[in-house]
Amino acid sequence: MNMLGEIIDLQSLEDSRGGLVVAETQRHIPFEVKRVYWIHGTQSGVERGFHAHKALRQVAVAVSGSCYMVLDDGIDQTTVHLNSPTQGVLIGPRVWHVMSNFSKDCVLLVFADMHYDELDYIRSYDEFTSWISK
Ligand code: T46
Repeated sequence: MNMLGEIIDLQSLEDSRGGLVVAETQRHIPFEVKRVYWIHGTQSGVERGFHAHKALRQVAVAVSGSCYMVLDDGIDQTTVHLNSPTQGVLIGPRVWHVMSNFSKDCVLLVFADMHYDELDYIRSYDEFTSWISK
């Protein structure tokens, strides 16, 4: 079982031209990546997420700007400030998560180990707490 809010450090290769960050499967991302998506242009004051996944594993990186993510496994809660293109957070299955305080320039890049499947989502907190207690 992964630690709630586990941070994954990525290396930035810097030179006079700027930085280049690498995320390799198994080396940094602890699963085979099947899907990548990114969230951008989130309006100020908007909160996203409010769900858990039954099986999906993900790593989210704010490649530009910043946002906060609250992770909640039904017992413990932790808040992660995603504000660096070289730091990702592992979002395990069975973790309720909410993203907030997006900066205007925030681009949240997410690596996922499964294709999109709405049936993998639990979008009600009551359903989440009863599902994890089974
Ligand atoms: C997550 C957090 C971090 C698709 O059709 N395909 C996709 O691959 C994804 C990710 C979403 N969608 C659809 C489903 C909704 O109709 O795009 C719409 C917006 O998705 P949602 O409301 O779930 O967005 P967020 O920002 O609340 O959550 C997203 C991911 O969906 C979710 O898996 O863990 O980012």
